[in-house]
Amino acid sequence: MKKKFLAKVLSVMMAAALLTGCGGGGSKDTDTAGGSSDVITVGFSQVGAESDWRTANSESMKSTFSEENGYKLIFDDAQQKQENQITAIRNFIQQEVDYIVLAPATESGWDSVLQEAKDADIPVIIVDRMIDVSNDSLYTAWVGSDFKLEGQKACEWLKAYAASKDMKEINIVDIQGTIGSSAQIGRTEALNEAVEANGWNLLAQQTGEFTQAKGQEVMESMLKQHDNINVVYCENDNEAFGAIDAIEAAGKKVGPDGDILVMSFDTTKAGITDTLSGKIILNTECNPLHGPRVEEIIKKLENNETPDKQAYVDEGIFAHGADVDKVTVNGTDYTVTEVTEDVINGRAY
Ligand code: GZL
Repeated sequence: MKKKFLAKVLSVMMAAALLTGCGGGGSKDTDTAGGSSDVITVGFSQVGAESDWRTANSESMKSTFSEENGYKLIFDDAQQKQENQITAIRNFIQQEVDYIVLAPATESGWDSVLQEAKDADIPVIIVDRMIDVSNDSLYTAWVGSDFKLEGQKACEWLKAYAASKDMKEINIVDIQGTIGSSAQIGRTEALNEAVEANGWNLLAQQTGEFTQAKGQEVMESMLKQHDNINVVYCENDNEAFGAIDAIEAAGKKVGPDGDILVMSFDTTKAGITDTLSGKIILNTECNPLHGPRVEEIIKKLENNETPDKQAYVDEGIFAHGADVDKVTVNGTDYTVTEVTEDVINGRAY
């Protein structure tokens, strides 16, 4: 790895200078140009493999930080456990990586291990979800989504759609993401505020842990407790897939002409395909392709430039049908894209 190699080169050059009595420059044989010394080692602590979104995110990181691109990527899958991420970061420090990239499972609990990385002079880049630390000098840069805005866009769409369809009441349940993750915090907060503002009936709220199995289990339970659900707010596509299975197994129909509207986030390939069919009525984008964005930050740091401390990704809204063409959140208009075959074929993931 670059850090260690450079240290060795400097000691060889100093020894050579002492032996030959000449300072600086060094002799030909200490030339450090090219070779594996230029490889940048990146330690990446990934949340897990809980969803299609996460798979696309991991693929983006692996294809960006490849050997042919001049990197050595040490990839660790934490199986959605923060303690595994903390262990991985400590291992990266031991291995003296050049950069640590963290996709944090949850927002809190990072101060101590990030202080250890700072003490080891290893820059930490946060990707996707946010962290809540006492001092933001504990990380160099963050790139990810505005999860509350995602939720606000989705809820504004529901408000407009309900008006266009003259829906008398919204009896909604929320299958939440991993509790304490920024994605869950933001999407849930947006819904809670919209329920309050619009007089919707929030019948139940429970985590589906961003997985299809848990999403199905939670939906089954909610259907047993409430027979008047007409909207399900799934905080990611995999929960939506599970919820749809549960709804159909209960003999109810999803979609614009059915009993229950299913809303989702992520716009993964399978999710946007369900949006084309109407099984998912609205899918708010959460873009997983963070590899190039993280590389841009690393390239800036390699050139001794200062990257933006925080960078938000622009994201769209994708609907079944064209009932609502735009939504407005905090004074900003966002176009709603009707999902067609062409839209699906034109997407990068
Ligand atoms: C959002 C990401 C969430 C996705 C889920 O950026 O953290 O985690 O919405 C994933 O699919 O599991």
